[in-house]
Amino acid sequence: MSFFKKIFSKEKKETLDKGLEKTKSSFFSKLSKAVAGKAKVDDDVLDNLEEVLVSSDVGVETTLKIIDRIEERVSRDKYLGTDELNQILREEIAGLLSETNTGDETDFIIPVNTKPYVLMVVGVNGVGKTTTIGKLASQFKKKGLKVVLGAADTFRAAAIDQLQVWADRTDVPIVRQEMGSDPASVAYDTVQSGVNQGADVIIIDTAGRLHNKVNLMNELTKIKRVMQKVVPDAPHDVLLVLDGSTGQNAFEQAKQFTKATEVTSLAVTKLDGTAKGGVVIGISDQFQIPVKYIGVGEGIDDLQVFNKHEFVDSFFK
Ligand SMILES: Nc1nc2c(ncn2[C@@H]2O[C@H](COP(=O)(O)OP(=O)(O)O)[C@@H](O)[C@H]2O)c(=O)[nH]1
Ligand SMILES: [Mg+2]
Repeated sequence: MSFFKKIFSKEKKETLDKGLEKTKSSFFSKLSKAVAGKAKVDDDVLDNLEEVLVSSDVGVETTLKIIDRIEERVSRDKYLGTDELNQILREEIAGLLSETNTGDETDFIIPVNTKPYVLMVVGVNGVGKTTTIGKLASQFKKKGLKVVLGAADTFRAAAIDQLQVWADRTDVPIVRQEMGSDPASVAYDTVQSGVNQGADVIIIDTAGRLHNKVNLMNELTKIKRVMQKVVPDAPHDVLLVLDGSTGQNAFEQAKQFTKATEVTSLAVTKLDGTAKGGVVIGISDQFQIPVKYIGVGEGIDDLQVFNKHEFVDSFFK
């Protein structure tokens, strides 16, 4: 299989291991309590395991799938020991994720024949959109790609300034207007400017005010429409950013946003410093939208391309 051929960089693995530390320690301490005093996997252990998975934010549906699979194994092998549970869980979670088309990439890439590649970033305030854009700009730039940023979150002056900080930090051009200006107008200018500059990647930051879904929907539709005047098939990717530390709330936001606009990929941020890293397993299993990136810290290099094999590997190490 292809993933055996891929070599994961040592630094990437270390960052991921560190980012998942809290999730792991919480998960495995719950797991050891769940099997305490039990030599074999029986109904009690399965019930406890279900609780462990749900309370680790894997999500109810995905948890039930995992439990079903383990039940099947138990019915085949009545004397399945609890000491094997780790390995079994690992296999079943890996198997589950393998059925989704998410998490196969190992590197930051964009399609070769799409220039400029227009990426529109959406999500509610505070989830990490601007930070993710800054990190992406840095990664794409490292690949020698020309990046242009657009500050179409015009509702807060701080939002524009923050993108400016990332533009300066990554030495990437930014297109901005005053606070309160029309986001679609900023998006249009950015795409136009990107085309003029021969940009490879154009990344548009947006405001996500979920409390007014109709407005949000209209606004995102308008942004898309004006960009298409310049690049007819833009945006090539609509990336929804979700804050992993909010657990089930991230699932809810994904549901809401996919109703408001067509989302083509997901980024799950703030997996460091939270015990809710299980959301990534649930989200990759449940949404028909690939999880492309995970945020594992505030630093410029703390964004990773989500790879399910690396993730499971790091989790069960
Ligand atoms: N620990 C951690 N913090 C993050 C991550 N991504 C973003 N943040 C922080 O989350 C806060 C909000 O991020 P921001 O990019 O402004 O969110 P936006 O409102 O969606 O644009 C900032 O303090 C970021 O530093 C991450 O992966 N890990
Ligand atoms: Mg922002």
